[in-house]
Amino acid sequence: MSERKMITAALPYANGPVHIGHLAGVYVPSDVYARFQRRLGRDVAFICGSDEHGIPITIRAKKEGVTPQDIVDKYHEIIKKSFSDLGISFDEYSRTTSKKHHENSQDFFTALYHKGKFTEELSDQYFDEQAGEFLADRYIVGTCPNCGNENAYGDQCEKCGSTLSPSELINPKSMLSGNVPVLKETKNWYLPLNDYENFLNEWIIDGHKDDWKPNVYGQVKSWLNDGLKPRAMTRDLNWGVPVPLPEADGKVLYVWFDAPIGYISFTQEWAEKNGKNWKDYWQNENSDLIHFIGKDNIVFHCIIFPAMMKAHGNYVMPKNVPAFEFLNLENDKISTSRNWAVWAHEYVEEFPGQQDVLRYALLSSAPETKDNNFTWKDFQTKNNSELVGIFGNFINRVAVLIHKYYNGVVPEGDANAAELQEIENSAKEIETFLENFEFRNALSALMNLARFGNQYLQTEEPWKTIKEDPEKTAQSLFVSAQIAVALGQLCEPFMPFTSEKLLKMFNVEKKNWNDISGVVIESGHQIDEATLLFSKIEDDVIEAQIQKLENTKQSNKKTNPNANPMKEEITYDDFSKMDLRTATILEAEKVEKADKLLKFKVDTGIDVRTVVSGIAESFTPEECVGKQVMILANLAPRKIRGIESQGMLLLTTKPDGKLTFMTPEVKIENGVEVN
Ligand code: B3M
Ligand code: ZN
Repeated sequence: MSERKMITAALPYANGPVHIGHLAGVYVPSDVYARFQRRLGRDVAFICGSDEHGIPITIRAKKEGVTPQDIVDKYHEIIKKSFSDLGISFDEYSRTTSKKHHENSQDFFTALYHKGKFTEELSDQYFDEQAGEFLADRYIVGTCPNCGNENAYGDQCEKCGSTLSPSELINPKSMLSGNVPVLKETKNWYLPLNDYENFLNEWIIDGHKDDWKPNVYGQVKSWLNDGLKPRAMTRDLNWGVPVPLPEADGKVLYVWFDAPIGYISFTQEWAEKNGKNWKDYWQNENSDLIHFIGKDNIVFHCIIFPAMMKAHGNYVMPKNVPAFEFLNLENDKISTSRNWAVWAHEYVEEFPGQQDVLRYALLSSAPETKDNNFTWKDFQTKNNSELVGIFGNFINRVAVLIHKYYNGVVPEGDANAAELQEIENSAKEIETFLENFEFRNALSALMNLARFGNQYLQTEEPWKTIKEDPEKTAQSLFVSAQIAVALGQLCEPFMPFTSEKLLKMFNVEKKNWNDISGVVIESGHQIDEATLLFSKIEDDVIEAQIQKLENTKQSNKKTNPNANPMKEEITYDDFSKMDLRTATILEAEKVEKADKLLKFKVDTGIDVRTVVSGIAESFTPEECVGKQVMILANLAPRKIRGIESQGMLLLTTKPDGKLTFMTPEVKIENGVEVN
């Protein structure tokens, strides 16, 4: 176990905001771990940044009609602010479009190139002659050979889930021009991963069978059992880090080649700013390299990036890669494209000051070994029953009683009280769990100390003993103050905002983890006013969030994204009250001094009446005469600019924004009702 920790968190694609799946699976656990290692007094570099190359960026840019740089500039800032607002304490959060990273990833490529680590291979790639560029797999659509889905992509069919290669697609078409792409020969530089199989088997399969998570170890083992193949580390794309070779014009580094090097580039940026030597963290056997990722990134962090670093030489291999599984939302897969998510930046806005509630809820249902599920009801219960009911309630009772009986001064007490051993046990238990990346167990160990404090208070009943046994009261509140402050110290990795408030309330500083035992607040110490750490979350707040997701679900069913949500449901009786029938416009004229109004004489089959409509910007009076239309005949008459309008003509809006009449498909008599 090294005293130096090089901790990385997967670089989020800057093609959209971060959501609770990202937070639960990568960013909150990695932050807990980094904060904990800092509290142990270790030398920590906690590094991340936006992943700004790759197809997801260019697809979003194309969809929004902007440049990829516009997309990454927008989302890099949103993501960076979300992390900061939620207390994700990166030492450096940079971005892969940074100059430093471009230079560093090109240098890394050049080093491998000059060491002869790449093989140069020719291959036929799809090329769009009209757009004049090669097509990334995702830019080719065609019919899936397995299920016939006509909108399958060159790398995957989203309907049947099969992984495809562009050559398997039937009737492939370019997403750029819609044309049929041609196959064109091109050269790329491949890393022969198969050359690293022995090294990887020795390092991981032999060396990490006991300390790497089964889900990670198992996936690596199956990849190695299947045998590794050379993988292209350059692509024929125009968005990315240019390949630093004269004959590689129009080619960029494969995004999964440059992105992991981002960890190194950003460490270099951080080291330069802080007078550190980046090699102490990446090229020093005394550094523990830990990659926090989601399970879909295992192969890149356990096979490809280690092979790259092995090929380069000097680099340390990851000590652990604690990949998490996925978090679902209300029993459905979180999806950026379907907007099925709780977005970090929206949560911070809608639940101001409650960042730790989300951190706590996500940690307690973290998908550590299997996919898990987030529900708003569970979020409310965790806050109201656990944070308010157990943790906050204990802290508040201790502070209030110390103020009530001792004017806010911690009373005298026996520092050898047996109960204080509970504090040291909890610190040790949490430490063991966190060193093993068991975040849910670590969190429940923390909450068990709060439960212990509540039970202790309930047993000691200082509010009763104050009358007949003041010494017992003093001892019970002395011990309770120790437990309360210990909770403030121990909760910092999990709930940093709460820790700050709690330690401020008890007027004490953060301490090293190993000093959180025995007496953590002295008798005679003056504490500040008691304040509530958490507040109850009411049902209507949760209902609003559930309704928001319901609206998303409805809008996802929409075939027309611009269609407004359906109005409130009505009954058949409601509908039968409306008298909708055919009618014909006999006369039409403009209304004096009213640009938008036309006045009609309308034959409704039951009478001839006047109707006024605000449609003068879409029709001339002449255009309307003789038209058969639909009228809502029993709408109560209304005075419009002094004219009594009896009923309403039915119209809708054309794509150009102009109005158009709803008319029967064929000419029929006036007065025929809709049913
Ligand atoms: N941008 C995240 C993802 O695959 C990817 C991680 C890169 S870490 C070097 O969702
Ligand atoms: Zn398919």
